[in-house]
Amino acid sequence: MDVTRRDFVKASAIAAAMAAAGGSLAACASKSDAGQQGAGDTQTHTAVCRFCGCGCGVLVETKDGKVTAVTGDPDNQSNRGLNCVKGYYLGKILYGKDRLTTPLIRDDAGTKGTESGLREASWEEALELVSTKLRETWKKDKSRLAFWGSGQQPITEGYLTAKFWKAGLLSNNIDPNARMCMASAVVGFMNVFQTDEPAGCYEDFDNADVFITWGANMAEAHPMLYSRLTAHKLQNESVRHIDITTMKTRTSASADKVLLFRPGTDLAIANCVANYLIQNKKYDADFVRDHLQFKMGTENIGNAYEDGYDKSDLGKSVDKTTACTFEEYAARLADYTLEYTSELSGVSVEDLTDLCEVFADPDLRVMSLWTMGVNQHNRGTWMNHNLHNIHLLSGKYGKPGSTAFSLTGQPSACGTAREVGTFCHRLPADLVVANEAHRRYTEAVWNLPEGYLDEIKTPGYHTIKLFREMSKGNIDFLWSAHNNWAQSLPNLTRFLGEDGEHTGIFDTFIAVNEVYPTLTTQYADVVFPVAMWVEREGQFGNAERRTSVFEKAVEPVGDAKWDVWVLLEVARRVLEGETIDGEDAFTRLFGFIWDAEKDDFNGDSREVNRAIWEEYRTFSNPDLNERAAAINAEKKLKMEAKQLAPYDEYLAHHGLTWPVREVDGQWLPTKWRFSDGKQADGYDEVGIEMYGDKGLAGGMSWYKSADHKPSVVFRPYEPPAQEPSAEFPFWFCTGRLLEHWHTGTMTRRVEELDRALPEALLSMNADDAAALGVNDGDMVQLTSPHGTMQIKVSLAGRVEPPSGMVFAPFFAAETLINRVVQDYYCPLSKETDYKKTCVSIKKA
Ligand SMILES: Nc1nc2c(c(=O)[nH]1)N[C@H]1C(S)=C(S)[C@@H](COP(=O)(O)OP(=O)(O)OC[C@H]3O[C@@H](n4cnc5c(=O)[nH]c(N)nc54)[C@H](O)[C@@H]3O)O[C@H]1N2
Ligand SMILES: Nc1nc2c(c(=O)[nH]1)N[C@H]1C(S)=C(S)[C@@H](COP(=O)(O)OP(=O)(O)OC[C@H]3O[C@@H](n4cnc5c(=O)[nH]c(N)nc54)[C@H](O)[C@@H]3O)O[C@H]1N2
Ligand code: SF4
Ligand SMILES: [Mo]
Repeated sequence: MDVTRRDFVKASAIAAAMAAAGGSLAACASKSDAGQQGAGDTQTHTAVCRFCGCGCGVLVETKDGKVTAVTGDPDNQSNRGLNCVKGYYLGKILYGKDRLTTPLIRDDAGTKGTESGLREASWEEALELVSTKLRETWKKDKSRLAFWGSGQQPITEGYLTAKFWKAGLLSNNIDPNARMCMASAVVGFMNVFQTDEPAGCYEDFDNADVFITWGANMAEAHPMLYSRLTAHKLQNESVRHIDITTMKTRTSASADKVLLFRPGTDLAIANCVANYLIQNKKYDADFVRDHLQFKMGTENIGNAYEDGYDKSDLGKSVDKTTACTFEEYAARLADYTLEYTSELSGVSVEDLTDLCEVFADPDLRVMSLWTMGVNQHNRGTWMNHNLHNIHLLSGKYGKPGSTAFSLTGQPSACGTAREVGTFCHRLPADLVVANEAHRRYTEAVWNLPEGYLDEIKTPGYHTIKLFREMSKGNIDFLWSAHNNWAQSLPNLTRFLGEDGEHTGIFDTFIAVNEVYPTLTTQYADVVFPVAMWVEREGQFGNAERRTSVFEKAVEPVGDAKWDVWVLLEVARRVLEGETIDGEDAFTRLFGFIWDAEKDDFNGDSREVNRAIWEEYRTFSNPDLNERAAAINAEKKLKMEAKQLAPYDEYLAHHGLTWPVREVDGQWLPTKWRFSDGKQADGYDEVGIEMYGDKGLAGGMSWYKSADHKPSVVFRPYEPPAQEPSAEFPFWFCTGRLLEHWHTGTMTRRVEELDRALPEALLSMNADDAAALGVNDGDMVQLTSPHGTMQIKVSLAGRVEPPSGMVFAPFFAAETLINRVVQDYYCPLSKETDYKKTCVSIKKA
């Protein structure tokens, strides 16, 4: 399926329309009139986009206390002034007509699941109610309370939430929506590199010879980076893009080649590349010898669907790996011939060979890109392995333009969920609860007595487990923030019940921090109206490890308050009378930012953020804390490998990529992880000596001992959890389209975006439509083994699924596609597969 130059230029025009350039085109950058105009001075504030993991820097103009315009920030090196359409309309997300401005309380639990039943309340009443319920549950049975967070929480907010939950409540029942998003990538990085670190940076886009998208729809989901890709391609005729995908998307439009594969068989395609490299002796033998170790893992791991899976013998064995030789690894790969893989995947031998040759050519710089197609996969962790494997075998890693690049979805999926550790098994900065040395280190930073955190050495509930327990009536208290789980969770039928059915969720006391009414607030007992985006200061960490600050630009609307203020007001009440080593627990944990007498923060939004940041930064700068430094030295934790700079450096530089190394009093960002030297412009001499391996030249000097080398783990093809059958003959893939953000709560309140894409439609192949007797615009009934719903068919071709597959986005509450979507998950990462539900379709 070759794409002509004319097609490409046309597709690039679409891309350009999606992401308008700043920089030289800054004058053309559209400005949105977000608020009312009036007299008074215009002020400009530096910020980061509220939406995707590209993490575009933006400049926010305000007048008379309102955001009036948003443009790309030319000084943020991640986007250099470029934005997409969602970026330009950012200001308007603050001013939807039904913005929540007053706390709400539900008196009658019988109204749950409906739009009515919430009444206005005072902050005092709402805070007292939530604190009392939380404290009650906490005192009774800690396993029955939980927090569900998000990769959209700013960094300091996620950090403080984790501190309250883990150190304050001694509970590990905290997990983020990033579990549904980046968990497979995280476990992949941990298994391969023993550290969770996206290695490349956006400069790779300017250096690659070949881009390979592995089921990533960048044109819709990462528009700024996609336009960087197409710009590089337009300027360099030899640059190629191969789109490996299960359905044609706008991303396919600009690709030189589209490799359509059968869902789930990407595992085999990557193994085919590895096998080809080895069989033809076209792998990078020096790199393999010097830098890699080889492993086998548990196979035939079945389907994680039933509750007992994690605790079964099989479930407990999925993480196990054993060392093997290169030859043993090669032998296991031998099945993945071009012919076998072609048969399995549906990709022609010719196209597979072409792909293999890209990796075989030592002179080509190759950038693999992936997001949810790989992560939301019943073997998501394995697929992450297989991508790292082919880049490692071919030595295409840690060099500008050559990298396996995991795109992150949310603005701070990396920065918050992963870096500060809001997962049920983690502590800040890559530390985990199950590791004794990690607990000791965390106690040191948090000034807790030694052994204090031993009570939380067992991980809590991961997301799916948590909501399953909740629907069975085993969770009494849930607090959720920065997410809309009643729309975004898979298999909603299981959690929320069929129409009129009463699941345990109706009995859980639920507190929700929100900015707009959502499906989730319909299940809330208390809704806290919170400050949104630039109504307070915060920080996001994007896909290239860049931490950027967004400044407070305006006051929150109405009586909305900062999430952190709400957290601390509840923490103060819940922890009242509790002590740690004789000292008041709340003061010990949060006194550094709280003025007890005022019962409020002891500084403004900037000062509070700076103070939290400086405490968090101690994790990766152990020298700031004597006790932590001693543990780091004794246990060889190498915490400084993720060094962060003082807060104001991020403001001054409009964002910095970690590790940020202090050299001669200067804070230097790192572009490429796992690579040697040639880093930030002008700092070539610095190398990566901070990793403790001074003097080792070339390649991955971070790994000085064999057991610290990256692992190539053999991961076979195993089939998807569901495959089309006579009863459910269609694959149902779900995901995103450009104009809307996830559950649509923010973007649907922006008139321009709402008008551009007013309803969620089911993309269908014309042949299938003809066979089913349905036309564009007809309603169909979609049924899976999990649930059923109705949706309107589109044959317009924005997404073009092959025959036998349909696609829909999940932004529309009235078209609740997640009632139908399966909740099978990757047994290693516990991330669910939203891409491969099997459904039947009939005209409604
Ligand atoms: N406009 C917009 N942009 C967003 C978001 C948004 O809501 N709206 N959300 C952000 C977030 S949080 C995320 S996580 C990202 C998601 O970004 P993407 O993952 O790029 O987008 P999706 O639409 O979720 O996924 C669609 C892709 O899944 C692939 N796929 C389906 N089945 C398989 C399979 O078996 N294997 C492989 N390898 N691929 C498969 C398809 O080929 C298709 O390209 O987008 C981010 N950007
Ligand atoms: N079918 C299907 N479902 C999916 C996916 C899929 O591909 N297909 N993808 C999954 C993935 S990758 C992801 S990341 C999730 C995302 O799922 P969610 O995170 O649950 O969905 P969002 O719509 O992003 O919810 C964020 C909420 O935060 C609110 N909000 C905005 N600003 C603030 C603030 O400052 N404070 C607080 N407290 N709240 C605020 C917004 O109004 C919004 O309702 O969806 C998952 N669900
Ligand atoms: S949505 Fe993503 S690409 Fe668009 S402006 Fe925001 S961060 Fe940039
Ligand atoms: Mo995501």
